[in-house]
Amino acid sequence: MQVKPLDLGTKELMDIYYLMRLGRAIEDRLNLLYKGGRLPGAIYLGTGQEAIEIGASYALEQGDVLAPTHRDMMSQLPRGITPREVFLQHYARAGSLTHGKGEDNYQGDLKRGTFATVSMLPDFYPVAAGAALAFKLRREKRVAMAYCGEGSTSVGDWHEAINVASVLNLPVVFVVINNGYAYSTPVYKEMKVANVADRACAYAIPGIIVDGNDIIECYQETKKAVERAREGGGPTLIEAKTMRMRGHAGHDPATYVAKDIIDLWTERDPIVRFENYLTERGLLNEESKKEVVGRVNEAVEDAVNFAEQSPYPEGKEAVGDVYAA
Ligand SMILES: Cc1ncc(C[n+]2csc(CCOP(=O)(O)OP(=O)(O)O)c2C)c(N)n1
Repeated sequence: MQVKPLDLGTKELMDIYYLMRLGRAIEDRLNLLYKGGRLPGAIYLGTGQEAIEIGASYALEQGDVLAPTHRDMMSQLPRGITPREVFLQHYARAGSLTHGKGEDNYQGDLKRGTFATVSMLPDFYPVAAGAALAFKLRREKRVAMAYCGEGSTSVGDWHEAINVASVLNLPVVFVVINNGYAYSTPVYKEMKVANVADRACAYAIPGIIVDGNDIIECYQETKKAVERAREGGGPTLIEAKTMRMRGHAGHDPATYVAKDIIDLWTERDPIVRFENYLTERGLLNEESKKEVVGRVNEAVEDAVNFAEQSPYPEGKEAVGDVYAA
């Protein structure tokens, strides 16, 4: 199926621009709060990954499901997670999606089709395959999408999930965000294949490489994969080449990454590239950019204040939602 660049209208393109700016602004503020000792837990930021984080999940429809990891808060923005929910989660307040448990990005909402993230990687690859199997058995035209980093592809569960999805021809899209590092380990020490997508041939499914800093390409290729899955064409593996622009977590200054590499990827900033795309098409100018940035800043300010003034959970809530111990 051919998806044209502008199956996205002006409204959707500007919506995407708002979400990219919002994701960046939320993460910048989280970084500042963390460094100031204001957050009780860790932070895992996807700064620089906005194009694939938002572009891939934007291709999902209502009724589809998303399984993100520790770094993928931004993937939840197109699914309707709000800035207030993000900050409530990071402040571990009672009103958060996990009722004050789990901290940082370990949140999700089944009503909006997003599984709450778990730490073990990539445990949501098998879960996404399972959801896709349920859709197939019930003859529902729904699609599951799972995210993970390239480091997670070394774990056995990753291969098992893709194998079973391939053998059973399940409606699932596997997104691998290849951001150059798994903690401090560079890709060349993680695998011998040149591309994660090369592994797809072992499971006889399409393996697609996208420029992970180009949101139009990320969206288009994912959209094709989502529609192929929905029409019974089975799973796709999408590898997005990008860069983790901050450390693994807030405590990590990533001194093991050469400055040249950061400089190179700074020039490929996905937000600047999308701004150029919009400007060239007459959809963005200084005034409309200012308006979007203003709305984003207001939303972040409101969310931080709201979270800071929100109560912590009561002690008795510690055992709520616990199914086994
Ligand atoms: C099974 C398992 N082993 C180890 C860890 C510890 N861990 C958390 S994140 C991480 C690095 C993951 O790298 P990658 O999959 O490339 O994702 P990225 O953090 O780069 O987004 C590791 C080793 C874990 N969460 N789960």
